[in-house]
Order: sequence, then C-alpha cells, then structure tokens
Amino acid sequence: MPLTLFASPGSSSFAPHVVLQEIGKPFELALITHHGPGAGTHKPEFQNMNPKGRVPVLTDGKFVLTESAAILIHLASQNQEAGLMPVGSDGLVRAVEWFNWLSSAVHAVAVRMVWRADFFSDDPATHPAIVSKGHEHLAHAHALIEQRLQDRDFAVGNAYSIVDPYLLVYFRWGNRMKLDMARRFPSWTAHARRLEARLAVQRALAAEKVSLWG
Ligand SMILES: N[C@@H](CCC(=O)N[C@@H](CS)C(=O)NCC(=O)O)C(=O)O
Repeated sequence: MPLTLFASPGSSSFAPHVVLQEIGKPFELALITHHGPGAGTHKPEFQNMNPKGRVPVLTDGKFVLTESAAILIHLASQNQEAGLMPVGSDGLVRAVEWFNWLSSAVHAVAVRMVWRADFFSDDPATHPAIVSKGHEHLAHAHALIEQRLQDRDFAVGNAYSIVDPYLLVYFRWGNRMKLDMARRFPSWTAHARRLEARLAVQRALAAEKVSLWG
C-alpha cells in the first residue's frame, strides 16, 4: 500500500501535502471533507483509523500517524535528502516551538473560536461573543507572526523548512476570514509569495483546488 495522506482541501493537511510534493516520491492524496453534513472525517471508516476524527492522517501500510507537526517532522526526518529539516543547532526545537504554539493557541483556540463557535458552546446566543474574542486572540497571534518574519525569508534558520508551509496554512485562513492579510502583514505576505513561487506549493494548491488569496 502506498504512502497515503488523508487531507481536506485548504485545511491544516495542506502543509504535509506541500512537503510530500517537495519530497517528490509517489504518494496518494485521499481528499475528504472535514465539516458539514456527511463529512468524511465523521465517517466510521475514517474514525476507526483516527478516533480524533481530524485530518491530516498519514498512513504507510499499518503505520498510521496523526497531528500535522508529527507528520511534518516524520516526513522531513525520513527524507533527509530533501533538506526540509530546520537548519542550525537549535533548528528542531525552534520548529517545535512554532508547531506547538500554532497548533494549540492559534489553531485549537483562536481559529476554532472564529470558525467553530459551536465547539465551545451549544448556546447560539453566545457565539457572536466567542467569534469576537477569537478574532482578538487571532489579531494578537498574527501580529506576533508578522514581527517574527520581519527581515527574514523563512521561519527557522533562514532556510526553507517544514515550518514554512505550516505557516502558509494560517496565512491562507486569514484571507479566508477576509482579514486583508496583504495590507496588514507585509512581511508575512512576502513569505507567502516566496512560498507560492515554489513548484511544490503550486502543485498542492492545484490538487486541492484552493487559492492562498481568498
Ligand atoms: N492538532 C491537529 C488538528 C487537526 C484539525 O483540527 N484538523 C481539522 C481540519 S484543519 C479537522 O479535521 N477538523 C474536523 C472536525 O473538527 O470535525 C493537527 O494539527 O493536525
């Protein structure tokens, strides 16, 4: 059975998808939906594989790996020749520093409050306040990312690594939220354009039929 990435277009699985495209070895992309009625992530066969009911999932025969950060580190370390591991003596810990913060405070809290207020409360009357607070958390996180990307081409060690496509996911989500990322975050936008020039990113965007800009 080939290496398979279970992914949903434009979701956090976009980052490992880009990395698989960078590596260039054969893989299968299993695109499913992750929200709405009949979502692929809610189907029993998917939940048997990943009881968390989330994408991405990477499988290789009986090997099943969940969590974007773990999949990204696994792909980079198993394919050293692709040069996607963060460089420098503290490259890996800097990557983990990015991954932990982005996947917890930014994704699981701020982004989810904006897009999935129902996850935090069953009372629709509370949802506008949750969304508004989520935007507040997100604005703070976005400002920090912009600051970190000032005067550097890439997130870690100033060389392209597995952290960069993961940051690109959050940039795209900002545009999906109509936050006018290009005007508000010039350094992050330059980073996104630098990534968009890469063939692997173009291939992943085309395969998922999504754009970075809206
Ligand atoms: N911590 C996980 C989060 C994954 C996650 O939340 N994925 C979303 C798409 S971006 C999902 O599958 N959501 C389905 C659901 O909430 O039912 C990771 O970083 O991989």
